[in-house]
Amino acid sequence: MAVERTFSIVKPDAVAANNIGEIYSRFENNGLRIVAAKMMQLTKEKAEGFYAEHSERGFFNDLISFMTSGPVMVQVLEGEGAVMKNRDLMGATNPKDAAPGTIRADFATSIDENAAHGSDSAESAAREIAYFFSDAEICDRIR
Ligand code: RTP
Ligand code: MG
Repeated sequence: MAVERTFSIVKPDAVAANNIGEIYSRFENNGLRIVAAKMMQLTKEKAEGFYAEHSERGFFNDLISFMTSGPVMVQVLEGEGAVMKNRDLMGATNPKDAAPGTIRADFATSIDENAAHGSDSAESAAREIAYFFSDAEICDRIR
């Protein structure tokens, strides 16, 4: 399988619950390397742009309120099959449906506050990485 990159967010609920390190460990223990990362407070505009594909959905305003409710960690993960691997590690969108041992099963409380985001395709990953990081901020020289 090819080495690829995906984009990930540790959402405000998981940052507030002090679970950044636990979630990073899931990545590192499963063959994903953090090649860029920063903590930030999303503005309403930044969050709305990120989730633009959901702008017509009934949950959009709640989603934006939640994503701007506190700081997030944003990161680029690199590894073999990184996009699907990260989705597998996160588990289903609704933690009630997430398999035992997944990030959302272990750290999320509801479908609205579900601990993590991960790109859903290679195309989304490329767009989302570029939305948060410049090329110079991605440190794939670390080997
Ligand atoms: P994400 O984009 O955050 O990684 O999550 P996802 O692909 O698993 O789910 P997606 O369909 O893209 O939805 C984005 C986020 O919107 C919230 N959501 N709420 N109340 C609802 O029915 C509902 N559906 C989605 C979740 O926080 C979800 O992660
Ligand atoms: Mg999604």
